[in-house]
Amino acid sequence: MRVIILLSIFTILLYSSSAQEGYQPTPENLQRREWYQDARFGLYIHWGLYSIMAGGGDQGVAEWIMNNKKIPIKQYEKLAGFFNPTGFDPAEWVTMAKKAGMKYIIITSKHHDGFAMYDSEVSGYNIVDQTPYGKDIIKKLKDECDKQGIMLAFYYSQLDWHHPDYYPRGGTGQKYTGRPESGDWYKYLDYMDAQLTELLTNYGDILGIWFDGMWDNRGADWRLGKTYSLIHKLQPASLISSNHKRAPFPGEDMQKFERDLPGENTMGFSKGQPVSELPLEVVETMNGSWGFNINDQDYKSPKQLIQTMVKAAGYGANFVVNTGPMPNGKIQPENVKTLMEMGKWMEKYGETIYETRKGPIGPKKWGATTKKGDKVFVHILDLEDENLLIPNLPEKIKSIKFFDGGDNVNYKVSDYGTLLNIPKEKQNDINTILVVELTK
Ligand code: JFZ
Repeated sequence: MRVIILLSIFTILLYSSSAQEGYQPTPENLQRREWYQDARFGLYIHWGLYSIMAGGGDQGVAEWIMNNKKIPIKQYEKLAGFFNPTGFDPAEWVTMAKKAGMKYIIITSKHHDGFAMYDSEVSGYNIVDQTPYGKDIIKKLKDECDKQGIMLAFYYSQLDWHHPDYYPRGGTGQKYTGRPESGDWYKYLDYMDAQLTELLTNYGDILGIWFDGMWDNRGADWRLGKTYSLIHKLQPASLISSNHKRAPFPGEDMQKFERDLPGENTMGFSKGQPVSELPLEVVETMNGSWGFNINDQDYKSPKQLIQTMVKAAGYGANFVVNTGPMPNGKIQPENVKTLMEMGKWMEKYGETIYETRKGPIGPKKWGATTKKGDKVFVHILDLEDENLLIPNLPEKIKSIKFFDGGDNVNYKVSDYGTLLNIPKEKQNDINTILVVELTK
């Protein structure tokens, strides 16, 4: 018996010592979580040396091209010499995000290829030192975000295919990179902490750090406790999230779901990932790639993306749409078009998404509900007939109206649920929204 107790304590210690044990978020951090949840809609940007390769003609390959095509470091480094995005205009990007209705942007500060897209003192492998462009695009983007009142977060890859001390290697970035089969893991972690320190001291107030890549080396000691405390010390409000696909570790402030809604696993990335009480985020690509892929035309329609956003909101999750800018610094025109259409929708219906929390009825095949104050928004995304039976709401209904036009909805409350009558002519192709007012 005693052995079992000792063993389980040992296991708990082992597990929790791998993150920021006993983490208590500061009031600023809790406030930021509220801001973040109110924001509901953001833009992901995957931009790096890989953008020049434009996917190399393969579907689904973009920011992974170095690894998938086994390009040795010595050759991949040459790309830096071609990176000259003369068309990059941060004002254009931020204006576009705002017009789309987005409240924050996440940009790749360093992806798996190890190249810093900002002015890093601790690594010569960065945009300022290595490219003809020679300017810190992260700084330019941050200044513009501050100017236009939109928040900026940094994606940071813990996995690194370039740094020699990322050793022992994980599942990717192996022999083909040409690195010696040796290295000092903790030196690499020191380097990562130093880069994070730069990102959190040189760019003002940062929404948070979006980590990714731990899954490459699951057995490794990632020293998360040290890294997470450092971040929370440098910027107590900043949110930490990680793409490790498990329940959040102590020290993390939110939970991310990749190309899937919380609790779903259609992509096979989220197997058994439990849904936590932390702020949630669903991230989605506009085609099948994160980075720019010239041969990936598999674009999702604005309707598809809006419906996913609505369902995400029904789960209480933020929705983030990704774009992979082109090597010249411009956003793909197809993406701009889609984002502008989403923006038009948000302008009209944003009230039912922004500042809401998940509604009393969890997402269903027919749609989802969101809630704000004493209003519940019923989002009907898929209705074959003119009647819909929904579970009864926990509070008494004062009125139900169509969001479009404001007419009353005919409904009947019964023991079996609330039956709603939605005549065909009142149905909206993307989302028929009902506004339910509850009495206190
Ligand atoms: C990761 C990156 O590898 C990818 O390039 C992109 O940046 C995306 C946002 O994040 O992709 C992942 C991460 C985790 C899993 C799958 C893809 N996973 O755990 O299955």
